[in-house]
Amino acid sequence: MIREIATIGLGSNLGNPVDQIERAVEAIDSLPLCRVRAVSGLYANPPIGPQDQPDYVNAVAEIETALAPVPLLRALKGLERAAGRSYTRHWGERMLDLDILTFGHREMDDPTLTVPHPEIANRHFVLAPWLEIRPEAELPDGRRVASMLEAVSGHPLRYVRAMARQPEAEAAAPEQGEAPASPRAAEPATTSWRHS
Ligand code: A4P
Ligand code: MG
Repeated sequence: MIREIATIGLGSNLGNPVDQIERAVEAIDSLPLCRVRAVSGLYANPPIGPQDQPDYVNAVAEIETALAPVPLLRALKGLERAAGRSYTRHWGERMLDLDILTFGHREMDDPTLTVPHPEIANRHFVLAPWLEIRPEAELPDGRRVASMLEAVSGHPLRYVRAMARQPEAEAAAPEQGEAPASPRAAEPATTSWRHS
């Protein structure tokens, strides 16, 4: 069975965002043919898009999956609905948003799915948590997450805390309110965050 590494961006700014994101990581890990390999801490930040909405909490997870990209998107959309998401407006408030940031080294632009996600390079709240779990990460076109992060400035990002359930090797978290001083390495490919 072919397994690929996908990166998922998680966001929420309605209900209890921290709780919803933590539950979503568990739910992704429970999807058929999906396993969470690494998960970042939780980052609070102001909305991009309409400004009359609450601040977001964002995180990034790296998963291993034997699903194809579109079935993975469908499964993630199911989790958004299960979390009570209803459509409001473009870039508007939401209980849970699950975006596929990358899927292996694939580049695709279908009516329902574009990977890599086209907004990655503009989003501090994606790049910082991704760098935290995968310092050497790069897009299929060779752009490095670390370089893209250096190029986005001016968007405030506050590290809230590590996820409640972490792989043991990732237990050392920075103080609340501080962005991690140096990115932490992701778990080895064989370690599941849930079963460690
Ligand atoms: N779609 C295409 N490619 C993808 C992909 N790679 N991952 C399609 C996920 N979905 C993808 O998405 C609309 C459609 O995009 C989906 O049905 C899928 O077929 P949506 O999430 O239902 O609608 P949306 O969120 O209004 O649009 P969009 O363009 O997905 O917005 P984003 O990019 O998700 O941005 N500010 C902060 N601080 N933090 C945030 O997390 N998020 C957004 C939403 C705006 N501002 C934010 C944040
Ligand atoms: Mg989305």
